[in-house]
Amino acid sequence: MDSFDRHTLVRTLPLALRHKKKVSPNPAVGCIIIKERREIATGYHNEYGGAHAEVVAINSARENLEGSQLYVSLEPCSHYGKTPPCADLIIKSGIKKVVIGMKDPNPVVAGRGIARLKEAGIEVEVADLPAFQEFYKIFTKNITTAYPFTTLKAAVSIDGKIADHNGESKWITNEHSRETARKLRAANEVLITSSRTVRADNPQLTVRDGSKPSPVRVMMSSKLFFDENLFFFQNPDGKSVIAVPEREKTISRLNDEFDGNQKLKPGVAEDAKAAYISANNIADTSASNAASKPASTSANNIADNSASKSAGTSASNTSENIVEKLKKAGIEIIFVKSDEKNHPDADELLKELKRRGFQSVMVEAGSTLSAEFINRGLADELALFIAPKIIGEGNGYFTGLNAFGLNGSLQFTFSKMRELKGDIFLTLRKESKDVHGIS
Ligand code: AOF
Ligand code: ZN
Repeated sequence: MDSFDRHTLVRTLPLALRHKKKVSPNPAVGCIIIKERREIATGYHNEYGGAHAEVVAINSARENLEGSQLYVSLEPCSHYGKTPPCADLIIKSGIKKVVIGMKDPNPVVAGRGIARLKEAGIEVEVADLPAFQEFYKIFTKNITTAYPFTTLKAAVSIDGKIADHNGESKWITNEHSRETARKLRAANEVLITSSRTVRADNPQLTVRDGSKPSPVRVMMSSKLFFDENLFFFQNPDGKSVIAVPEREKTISRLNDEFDGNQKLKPGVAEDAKAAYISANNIADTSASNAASKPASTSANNIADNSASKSAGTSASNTSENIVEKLKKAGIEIIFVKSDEKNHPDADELLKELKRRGFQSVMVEAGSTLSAEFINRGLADELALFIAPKIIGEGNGYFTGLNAFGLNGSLQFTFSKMRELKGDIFLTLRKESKDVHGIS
């Protein structure tokens, strides 16, 4: 592939992002047609269920396509879906060469589009550049598995600590890292955290940028509880969800009328476009927003609350009352199977979120839940903000990791590395040799 081909192909990515409507769960696709080194047509998939990028480009060309070259970010489809196969239209149009960013991971296509073009005598080149794998990582994970794409995020010192010996974690990384972390939140549809983190850190878990919606916050908890002092329960944008084991359903005597499981749908979810833009502009942080002050939630306060809850004597803290309060605050409940420790099962929760149409999840929790996601093989990507300090005694990034051993160690590859004014932002992808040659 010469540099002209490569350059033109890479231009299909920003083109793919021009769609005006939601294309998710379909991928964003861009297409450029070149004849004698002149661009004669462009197209992009504009809307879920609408024409594919190649169709738009071919139909908008004002010149005869005989002998032209088509550049497309994703393999042309070979199936009758909501629209007829793009490969057939390309063959009919007289295009002589097709340059493709990445093979379509969708099992109904998965190379069949390429094969069909080749059989018809069209020259086909597949670039498989890392930029395309990155662009389609969320689509790839979702179309090939029952899980959403899952990122595990942490802010650590160089000795791998996320809090000091007093449990203090504000702040390990600098303001630029924290601003970038908020942008990373905006690139995901769901944020998962633990009740332990909500109680200890009282995180806001919002994007704090008027132009982008905050993701849905899901708190994993072994029990239903309510604490108005915590940001999570203040639910500023109506997107807090508590995920508890199914047994809590009986304990709290919930009836079908209030079955949180029926409600949460990704109406507020971002699509691949916003996710990509956000993920790629992540380090472009100029202004640093001062984080608004968290509500005063002293450790004592929390301890008092939970003490009175577990005592279960006060009428205002019965299970039914907690459910009432959650309901009033607009907080939804997801019931999932429990794991052997009586916590909501992380694997089941991810699958449940996927069933509801959520495609991307970021986990922002403490060392125990982070280790759980690693032990269960649920993290596709690690997003690590590293501050150049040694904290010493304190909480590590992970607590309770399996003994993988050197031979069984989980392998990651560094996919991005950026300096954030003294801190380092690293993203690492889990190595997998599974889907259609995409690692
Ligand atoms: C293309 N060009 O622009 C897109 C493709 O339900 P349908 O018919 O829209 O098909 C959706 C599948 O088609 C989707 O999962 C992916 O495999 C492919 N998307 N293919 O050739 C496009 N958006
Ligand atoms: Zn198509």
